[in-house]
Amino acid sequence: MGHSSGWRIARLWVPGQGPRLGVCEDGTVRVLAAADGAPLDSLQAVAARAGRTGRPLTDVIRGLAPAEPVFEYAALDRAPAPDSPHLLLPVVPPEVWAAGVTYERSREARLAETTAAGVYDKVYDAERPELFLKATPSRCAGPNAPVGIRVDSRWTVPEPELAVVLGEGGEVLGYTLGNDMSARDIEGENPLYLPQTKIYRACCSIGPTVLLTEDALERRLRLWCRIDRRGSEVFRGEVSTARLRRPIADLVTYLRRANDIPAMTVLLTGTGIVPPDAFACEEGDVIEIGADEIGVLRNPAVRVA
Ligand code: DO4
Ligand code: MG
Repeated sequence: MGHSSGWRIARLWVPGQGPRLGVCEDGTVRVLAAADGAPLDSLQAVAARAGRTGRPLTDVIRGLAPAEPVFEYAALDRAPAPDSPHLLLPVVPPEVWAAGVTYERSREARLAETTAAGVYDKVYDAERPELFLKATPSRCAGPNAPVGIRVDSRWTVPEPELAVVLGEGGEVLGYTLGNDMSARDIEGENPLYLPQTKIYRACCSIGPTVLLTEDALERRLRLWCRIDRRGSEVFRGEVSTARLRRPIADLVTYLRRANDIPAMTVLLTGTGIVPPDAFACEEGDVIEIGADEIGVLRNPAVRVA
């Protein structure tokens, strides 16, 4: 096994066995096992081994035994069902944090929705970024699992974001994609409603894989989003992460100031893709967020009461 630009790690459900960690290669996912053959069920387990030996995660993955079975990635990328192998959240983050107004497009969108002018342009330019607690594991959806639209929101949109998986010391262990579902009408009414805008059942999806790499690629990714309604595309947008206003390391520095974060915390780095103001997500919409290096995170939207 080997990959010059990194390793794409998936977590999958294997009926009769449970969660397993796998490495993606050429359209397949190969389950990983420790050198003694013991199956690995999480990135946490691999990180614990790396922590014990002081080796980078990419090295530890390289040293793992290629195990059976091998799955077709396309066959795993399906709605979760206990009897069929399927993709799971690639990492179960004890906490998900998010940064806001880190792209010019996000600043513009907040100015259009808000009754509290001044708040968003100030934070876009300020030294201190906007950071907020976004989700806990029970509020996170993996690939193909539903994401929520609050029952009391008429204007909810997905926020496609580059996400980083952090180690206990704040080091970036890997890159993934996240959807920061957001109720624009509730936030627009009053910015103090931010927690209700952002945190509710199935408010966040993460995946489909985690890219472990030592390459400095944070400014080189092209993120895209596509939304389908009853089989037709109703929105498509894209952004380069080169437009991110702040280095991810700066976001992490502020996140960790006077604040301990547990290993495997996920940080969403803010959205640079916002649908036009007339667009609101509806139940049944299928939201896809993609980057070539990470894959496509697909989730249907449902109303949550
Ligand atoms: O306060 C607004 C939240 C902004 C946000 O989530 C983003 O820019 O991605
Ligand atoms: Mg966001």
